[in-house]
Amino acid sequence: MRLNSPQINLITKACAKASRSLIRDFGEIENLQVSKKGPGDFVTSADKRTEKILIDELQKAHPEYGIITEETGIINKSNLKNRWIIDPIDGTMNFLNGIPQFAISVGYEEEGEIKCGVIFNPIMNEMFCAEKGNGAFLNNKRIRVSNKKNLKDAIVVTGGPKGASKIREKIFSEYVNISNNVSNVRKFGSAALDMAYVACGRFDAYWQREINYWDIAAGIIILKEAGGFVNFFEEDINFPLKKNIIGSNSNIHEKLSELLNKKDIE
Ligand code: 2AM
Ligand code: CA
Repeated sequence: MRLNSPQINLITKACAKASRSLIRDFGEIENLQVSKKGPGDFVTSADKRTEKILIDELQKAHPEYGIITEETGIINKSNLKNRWIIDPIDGTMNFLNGIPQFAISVGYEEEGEIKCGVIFNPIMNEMFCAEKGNGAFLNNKRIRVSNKKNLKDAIVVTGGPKGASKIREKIFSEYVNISNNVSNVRKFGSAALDMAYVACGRFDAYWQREINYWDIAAGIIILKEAGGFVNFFEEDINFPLKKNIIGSNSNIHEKLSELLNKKDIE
């Protein structure tokens, strides 16, 4: 089966178009490592260029839709009914260092609920997509979360803390706590791909504090449609775009949540 909502078609086309210049930009990174200016400014412009292509493509079809993006902010603020949630390069630090673990992430939200999403790693040519009620796919093949039963056998992926975080110590102690209760923890540098990898069973679970909504919007529907559980903890109503998130297969979700809530588990 294939996904065929108009929104999915629009997003995948926009991603394919944006990825062409992004692939070229990634190829340039190696040359820039040795140039005087360095890759910092270059990445910012690659980010902006990618975002502009995505916005232009999506706006052509629906100029009135709201858009939340990492670089530009919020467009058509009053439209809360239909919104695109865009992260042009998720995994910027990887991109900057020539590591091919980054993705374009685009979600589509209706009345505040994510209805479909696409995460595209253009270097690996892996496109993850899902729409509500129709399952999740990697390059048109159906994907499912892993079937791992015990948290102690799980490979769990996470990210952060960011340099500016005020809760660095808490995040580090959480990392230790989780590490002591699972098989292994990974930090891969792209929240969107972390979630996509849980969706297709490469990882068993993902958690992260202080992550931005645009990093995970598409991941939420992809992971849910792959049979995973997603929930948010310690939400702050003053910062609705900042999230603390747990996503995993259904077997280990409760125990992982308990660990993160610092309750004892056996
Ligand atoms: P980015 O690559 O688009 O910046 C890495 O753990 C993940 O955290 C990436 O998805 C990264 O997105 C995101 N990230 C980067 N800076 C962040 C910040 N200040 N707050 C929250 N998440 C951030
Ligand atoms: Ca991001």
